[in-house]
Amino acid sequence: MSSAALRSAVQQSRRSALARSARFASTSAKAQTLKERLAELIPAEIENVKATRAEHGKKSFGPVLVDQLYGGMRGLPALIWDGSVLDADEGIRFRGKSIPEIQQALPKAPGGSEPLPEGLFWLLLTGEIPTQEQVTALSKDWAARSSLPSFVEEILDRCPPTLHPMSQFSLAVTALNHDSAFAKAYQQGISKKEYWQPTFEDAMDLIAKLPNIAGRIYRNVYGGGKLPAIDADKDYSYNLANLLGFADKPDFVELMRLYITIHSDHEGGNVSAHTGKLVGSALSDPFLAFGASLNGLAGPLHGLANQEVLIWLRKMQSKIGENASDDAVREYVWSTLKAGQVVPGYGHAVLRKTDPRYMAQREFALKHLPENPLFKLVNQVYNIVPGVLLEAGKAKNPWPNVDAHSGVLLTHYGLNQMNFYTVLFGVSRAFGVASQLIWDRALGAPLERPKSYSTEAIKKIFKDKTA
Ligand code: FAM
Repeated sequence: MSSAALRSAVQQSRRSALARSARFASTSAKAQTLKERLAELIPAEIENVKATRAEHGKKSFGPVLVDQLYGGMRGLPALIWDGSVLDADEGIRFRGKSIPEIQQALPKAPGGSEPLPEGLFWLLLTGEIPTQEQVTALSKDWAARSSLPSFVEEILDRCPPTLHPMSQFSLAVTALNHDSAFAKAYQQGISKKEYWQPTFEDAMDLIAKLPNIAGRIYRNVYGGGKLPAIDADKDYSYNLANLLGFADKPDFVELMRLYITIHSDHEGGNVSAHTGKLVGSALSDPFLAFGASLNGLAGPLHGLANQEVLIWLRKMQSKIGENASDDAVREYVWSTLKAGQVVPGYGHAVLRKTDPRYMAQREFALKHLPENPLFKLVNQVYNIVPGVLLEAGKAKNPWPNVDAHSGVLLTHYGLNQMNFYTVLFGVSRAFGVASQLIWDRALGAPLERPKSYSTEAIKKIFKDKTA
C-alpha cells in the first residue's frame, strides 16, 4: 500500500471510529421519530461500510468446500445482516445484546415485565435502546397505519377455511404491494440515494397491518366473531392479542410481547430472513419480499415446526397416554426416528446448544404455568430427546430450538389451533426482515447473484487437482 493510500485508510478508519461512537451513543434526549434518527445514522453507516470494505474487502474468509455447495451452504459466509448475529453456542444477540439483556433493557408496557417489540424494532434499526416516549410514539404510528385495504380484507374473507393460515397470510401480504410507496416511487424515477425512505414507509405499513391480517385469518378460520378495532392508546402486542380475542388475559398479552421479541430476528441465513433479503435485492418492495419470506417460514423444517411439535406431542399422548413413563417416551422418540421422520423442535442448522429462545419461554412457563401438564410433558421430552438424538448419532445438535416450546404456552391460554402458530412467528419475523430491507436500500445493497455449478462442472474443475 502506498503511503498516501495508507494515510487515507487511517483517516477513513478514524472517521469510521468517530461515526461508530456517534452511532452507538444512547439516543439523544430530544424526542425523535425513528425515521429522523435513521436519517441521522445512515450517512455514518455508509462511511462505516466503505471503510470496512477498504480495510477488509480483499481478505479471504477461508475456503469454500464442495460439500458446502451440496450441503445447503452450511457455515458459508455469504451475507451481511446487521440486526442480529447468531453464535452456535451462545445463541442470538440483537445488535450485540443477548435475550436476557434485551429483556432487561427495552422499555416495558405499564405494569408489564416483558420487553415491548416496538423497542426491539428500534434497536434492530438503530443499535440503540429507545426511550419510553419513542416506543409509545411507535405504537401510535403503527396503530394509525394498521387498517387494511378493503380488497385485501375481501381476499381473506374469500379464502376457504381449509386453506392453511400461512398461505392466507402470504396472499394478503403480497397483495399489500398494491399500495407500496417504494413501487410507486420507483415507477416515478426515484434516485437510488432515496430508496430507503419509501422502503421505510412500506416496512412500517407492513408491520402495522400484520395484526389485522392475523386477526382476520384467525377469526375467519376458527370463528370468534367480529374483529375489534385497533386501539391507538395500546401497544402492538395488546392489539394483536385483542384482535385474536385474548386481550382479557394480561399474561397472554405479556406472552405476545416476549414472543414477538424473541422470534423477530435470527441473523440472515435462515430461510425466511434470507428469502426476504434475496427477493428485496431485486428491488421488489417490502410486501413482495416479506410475502416470499412467509412462504419459506411455512416449511416444516423452519417456522412450521412450532405446529409440528404440538401435533407430535398430541400423537405421542394418544399413543402412549398422558403421564407416560420416561421409557415409554424414549421408545416413542425412537419410533419417530425409525419411521424416517425428524423430531420437531430439536436440532438446528447453526446452534449447538439449547436455544436461548427456548430458555426464555421455559422461564416464562416456570413463572406463569409451572403446573401445566403439557409444560411438564415438554420438560420430560427435553430430558429424553437429546440423549436419543445423540445415541442415534446423526443430528449435529440434539438440543431444543425455539419451536419446541412456543405451542405449549399458546395452548395454555386457549390458543390451541396449532396450524395458526406459524402466523404468529410470521408477524414477529417481519420485524427482522423489514429492518434489514431498510438498511439494504440505505446502503445500496446489490442484486444477489451467487454462482452455481453442475455436478459435471464440479467433476471437471477438480479432475486433475489433488486438493
Ligand atoms: N430429528 C431427527 N433427525 C434430525 C433432527 C431431528 N430433530 N435434526 C437433525 N436430524 C438429522 C437430519 O435430518 C440429518 O439427517 P440425514 O443425514 O439423514 O439427512 C442429520 O440429522 C444431520 O442434520 P444436521 O446437520 O444436524 O441438521 P441440518 O442443519 O441439516 O438441519 C434442522 C437443521 C433444523 C432442519 C434439523 O435439525 C431438523 O429437521 N429439526 C427438526 C425440525 C425443526 O425443529 N425445525 C425448526 C428449526 C428452527 F429453529 C426454526 O427454523 N424455526
